[in-house]
Amino acid sequence: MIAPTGVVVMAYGTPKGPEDIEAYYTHIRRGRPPTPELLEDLQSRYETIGGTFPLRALTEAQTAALAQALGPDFVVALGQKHASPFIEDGLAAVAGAGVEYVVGVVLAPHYSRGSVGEYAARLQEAAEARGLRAVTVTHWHDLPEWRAFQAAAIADSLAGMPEHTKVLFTAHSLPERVLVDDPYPDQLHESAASIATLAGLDRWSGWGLAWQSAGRTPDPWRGPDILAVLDDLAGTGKCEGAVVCPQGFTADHLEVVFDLDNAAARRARHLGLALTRTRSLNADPVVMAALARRVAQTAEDSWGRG
Ligand code: FEC
Repeated sequence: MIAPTGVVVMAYGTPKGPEDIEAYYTHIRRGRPPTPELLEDLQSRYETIGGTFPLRALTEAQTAALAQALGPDFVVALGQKHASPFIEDGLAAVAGAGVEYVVGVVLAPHYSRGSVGEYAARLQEAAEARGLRAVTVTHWHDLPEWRAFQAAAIADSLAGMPEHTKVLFTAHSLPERVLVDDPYPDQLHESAASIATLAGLDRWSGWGLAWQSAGRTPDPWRGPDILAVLDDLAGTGKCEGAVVCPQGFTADHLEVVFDLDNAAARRARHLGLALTRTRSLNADPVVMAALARRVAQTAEDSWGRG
């Protein structure tokens, strides 16, 4: 009997509860505890979204949907970057099921060395330590099903918005030093242009790109930030509203529910702009099935097993 192929579904991770925020933040900061001011700021953002941590259940639902779509030839485990179960725990779980080959897939559609690259390196190291072979899906923003989901979500969000509404595609900002010779900005532009075409948006006035959720560190992060773009749009005197499509994220988590639904919405109200954002992918079954096929194809291409 052929051993199943292991799949580690990798995601950012969220605190277990309010008491875990400091340890989580310390992990994100690579072991450096946050200052009391930084910690308080993060605690208050979680409080503003109701003291909830929706990413955990959504990540688990995405993992379950992928496992179901992959079927019995695959053993699937969750491995997170900043919370338990960690990537190394996910690898240990599939290793325990007797697999020799492991495919990693990150719940983020675009590749950057500073995001997907870090997940992939940790999985590779953990696999090598156990003598297993691992490969990680580098990106999946090119999946037609994902692009169609985003285009349909934009069309739904535009209904009911004022005539002069601009669609803004956002993704997590990264420090400029990480983006030297990095494919992330080009991938984000390419997927946004393709989704905009599918949604029938006008090239020059109908859509644009913005960044969000830049870290609280002194080094320069890629911009323009969504809040600055909203300021500029209002300043033209010609724009009445914006639809934000957070294409770089896959779930309703802090960076979407606080940074967009709260902070960006507040800025838009202040500027007199209407603002809404497209629904998140979460565990959409059509896209999860397409992503599962990409995982199986990666196993087939890498080792001739699907
Ligand atoms: O809902 C939640 O509890 C977690 C939401 C969450 C997601 C997420 C995704 C990405 N991040 C990326 C890069 C960075 C870099 C730093 C950084 C810092 C934070 C902090 C929180 C946080 N991130 Fe995050 N990120 C989420 C949450 N992120 C909280 C710490 C406080 C703050 O700055 O807001 C800076 C690290 C440092 O200090 O050195 C860099 C990228 C993604 C999208 C790809 C992915 O999901 O992996 C890139 C979700």
